[in-house]
Amino acid sequence: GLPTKTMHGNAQKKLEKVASLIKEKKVNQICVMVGAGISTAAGIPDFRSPKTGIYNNLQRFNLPYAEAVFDLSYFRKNPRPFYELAYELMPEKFRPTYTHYFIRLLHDKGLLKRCYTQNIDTLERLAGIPEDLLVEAHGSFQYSRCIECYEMSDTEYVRSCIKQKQVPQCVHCKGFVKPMITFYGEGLPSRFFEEMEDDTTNCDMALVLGTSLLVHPFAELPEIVPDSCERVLINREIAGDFGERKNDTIVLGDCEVHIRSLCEMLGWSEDLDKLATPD
Ligand code: CNA
Repeated sequence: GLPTKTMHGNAQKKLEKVASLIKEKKVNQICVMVGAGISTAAGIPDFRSPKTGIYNNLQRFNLPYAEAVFDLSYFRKNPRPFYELAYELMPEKFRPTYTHYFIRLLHDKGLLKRCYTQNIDTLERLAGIPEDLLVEAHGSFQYSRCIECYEMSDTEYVRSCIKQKQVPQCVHCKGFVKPMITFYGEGLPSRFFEEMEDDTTNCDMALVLGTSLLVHPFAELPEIVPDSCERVLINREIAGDFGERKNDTIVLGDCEVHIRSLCEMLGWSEDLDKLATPD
């Protein structure tokens, strides 16, 4: 791998470049693309981090393979592992991170073109990012429906089942109810495909935060932006095709730390703290 010094040494410089692009109004339409790494600071494990990642802690479920927990045919036979996991990912237990509130600040400052998230924890909503600027590319816990007859289920009912570690069932056909989060083999919500072309063509910065960019088609978002678009990655590790364009900005490390430095450079620290402080 790369020597540590080149990887971390000039993070400040790179963030200063990002800050000045914003301050000098060279970028005004930012597409933010995020993954589980922006929620780990909230206490929600990501998938692939060694030791703490969800994939590493699935042994107790006795799954045939790790991804089975998000597999529809497995869910039909045994929805329990998913609901165990759902309990752990339960949105209400968590608060948005600085990174979430930073995205909200981008909106407050009129700079947010769209926020694409792979996360299902709904922390973007909680941070106050308006629904029309948000694309929940893998769905969310917001809506649930029966996997047999597709009847929508009451959100509160599903929530209380998750809290009690029970599997919600359809009031009509008794089929298992599943939150409308995207399982393997399922298509992404149509909104993803409706917005992505215009968003990626017309943004002047793609800001990628806390994702391994291993899940497709989401991972293609930063790949299809034009060469004129600034691409910035803030993540613990390099991801996707970052590094292949000469203008790429890669800031390795903790996004909470880097986002707070960035806010300081922008003079936004007070705004950020105000948003992040519970009333
Ligand atoms: P992933 O594959 O687990 O990758 C997470 C990435 O974030 C890795 O590259 C980590 O190194 C990095 N990372 C972790 N913590 C930090 C941090 N504090 N600062 C900077 N980088 C960090 O997760 P992806 O989102 O890329 O994979 C897509 C899956 C994960 C989606 O389908 C999600 O639904 C799914 N997921 C979502 C949640 C959630 O909603 N919070 C939790 C776990 C998994």
